[in-house]
Amino acid sequence: AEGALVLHGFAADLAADLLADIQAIADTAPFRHYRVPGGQRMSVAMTACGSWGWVASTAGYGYADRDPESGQPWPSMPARWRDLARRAADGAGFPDPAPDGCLINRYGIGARMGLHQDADEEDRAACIVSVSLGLPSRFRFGGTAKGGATRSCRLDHGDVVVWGGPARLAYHAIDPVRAGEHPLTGPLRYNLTLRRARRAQPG
Ligand code: MD6
Ligand code: FE
Repeated sequence: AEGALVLHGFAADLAADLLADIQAIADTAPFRHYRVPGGQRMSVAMTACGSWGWVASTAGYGYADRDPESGQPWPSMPARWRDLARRAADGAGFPDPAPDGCLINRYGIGARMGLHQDADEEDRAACIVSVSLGLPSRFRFGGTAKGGATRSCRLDHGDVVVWGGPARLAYHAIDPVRAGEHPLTGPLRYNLTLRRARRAQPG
């Protein structure tokens, strides 16, 4: 789609390091299944790192500078994640998104992400860099209005999606993850979405 690019295998040689980073982050800020305002629990387990983490509760959702489970700041973002975001954006023709937070999604077999827009960020000019690890998935995306036709593509271990420009507010979803076993993650898929949640401070 215009403004969205898949860089196949872009993060493949970093995957083992990224998975070790995820483990270290989850030791401090464990994966959890948020409840959404409708009351249901999400099938995807989430955690975050960096200055801002996306959170949800029955009261609403958005960015928080602390882990609501512990009241502590999120673990810091590993330098290689920031660097990966810069290199992927550059490869797709976008400026450095200078991510200030990363949402980390973990999918077991059957977990899915419903159709949504990423619209909670203040800085919509920055692209989002998304890294897929472990089991494959089907990424579905449509236009900026809900309910239109969608297209889909497969995301494999090591694939990086750069999502900016006209695609930045497109609706997208992840179909239920199909049963499988990945050599590095077993029956799991991970997705990192590196984003700029808040505008850079002026001056
Ligand atoms: C996922 N990704 O791949 C979910 N959002 O598990 C997203 O929701 C997403 O991949 C914004 C930009 C890129 C993405
Ligand atoms: Fe999204």
